[in-house]
Amino acid sequence: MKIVGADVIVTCPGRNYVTLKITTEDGVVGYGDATLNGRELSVDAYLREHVCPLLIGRDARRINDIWQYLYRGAYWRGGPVTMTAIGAVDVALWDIKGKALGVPVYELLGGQARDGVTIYGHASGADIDEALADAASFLERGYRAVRLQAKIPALDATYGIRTGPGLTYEPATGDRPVEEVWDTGAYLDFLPSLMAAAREQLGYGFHLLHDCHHRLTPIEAGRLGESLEPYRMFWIEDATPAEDQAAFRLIRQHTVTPLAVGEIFSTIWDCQVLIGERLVDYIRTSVPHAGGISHVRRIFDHADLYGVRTGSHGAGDISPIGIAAALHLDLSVPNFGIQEYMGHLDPAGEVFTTSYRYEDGLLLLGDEPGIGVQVDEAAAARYPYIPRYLPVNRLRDGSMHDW
Ligand code: EZ4
Ligand code: CO
Repeated sequence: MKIVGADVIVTCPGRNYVTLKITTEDGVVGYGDATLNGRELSVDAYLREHVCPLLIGRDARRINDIWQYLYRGAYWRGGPVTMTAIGAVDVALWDIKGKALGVPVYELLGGQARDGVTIYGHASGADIDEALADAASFLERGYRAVRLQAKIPALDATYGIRTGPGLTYEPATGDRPVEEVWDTGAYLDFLPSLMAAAREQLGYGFHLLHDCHHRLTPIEAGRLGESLEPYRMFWIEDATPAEDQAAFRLIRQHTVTPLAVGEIFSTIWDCQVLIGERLVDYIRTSVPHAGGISHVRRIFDHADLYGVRTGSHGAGDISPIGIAAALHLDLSVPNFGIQEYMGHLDPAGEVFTTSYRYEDGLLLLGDEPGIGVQVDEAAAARYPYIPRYLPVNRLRDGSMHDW
């Protein structure tokens, strides 16, 4: 089953997505998500210049060999660009394998361990009332878990807040990074009042999550976690800059609020200490950014050994292909925790047709062979790439601050 084509599709149907398309000699086509938000063209170039030519002539059935060839064979291994590229190849090959055998990928992973994938939605608002109204609308639609963010009153802008009712926020907004002011003190003082209001008005009958976006020091994270204990958070996410695994030892000393981290991790080595020392409760590595289904499955197995559950990244900058790939893994692993899901705004639906569907707080996969996402290349061509960047943060004195 020789690979005869490997092409990259870059498109911006509302936001930028990079898709790898692999074609075999017998005409089977597989797709992988190669989107790396704000660095899209680096993965595009990595694939086109350094990976696609090496795929031609290889046996598409040998996913494990191709993965090892691209990972072990690269002197400059690891990192988000390389691992997103490898992830796209891996998912495209799983898609091909499923289509060639006529089964959905989750069947190849051992079959379903659950009926559907519990997701959490993103609620946010310009103030507490607006954020709670948004959260309530998710609960009315059947969601059992909601991430809650609100604008910090003392700041002009806060990342992760939608721009109006009925909308979802867009992670990347400017053609250069917008500069926002960050104040940790204002944040730590405000957040308990948001979560208190959420529990007071919406009750305790749903999972409540929050994302700190890597902005705190370990002791600040400990203080935040402790201050939120009365509100029984499902997790606080990305409390401190994620590259410092040992920082979580200090956070753990101060709070029983569950911790989640890992959406920016590329490999199992990035979370080896975190998992092995049980320093987190949920690991957020995602299929497209951490080497595909093959590698994230290994991370999840490692996590299972230590009682750490999964909670994969699923923001809108992961394409429908990346989300679908995650769902196959979520459906099959023993230690599934939760899946983030922001959805995709039109006109993304003109380019990507998915077989997964929402029902009563869950995403359900059908029995479409492979990953189950169709790509309309003519539609993709109507939406050329537009440079878009995440904002950056500075303190009030002008210092750059962490994400
Ligand atoms: O900032 O996906 O949990 N979700 C998040 C996202 C990330 C973007 C980065 O590309 O943190 O909003
Ligand atoms: Co996050």
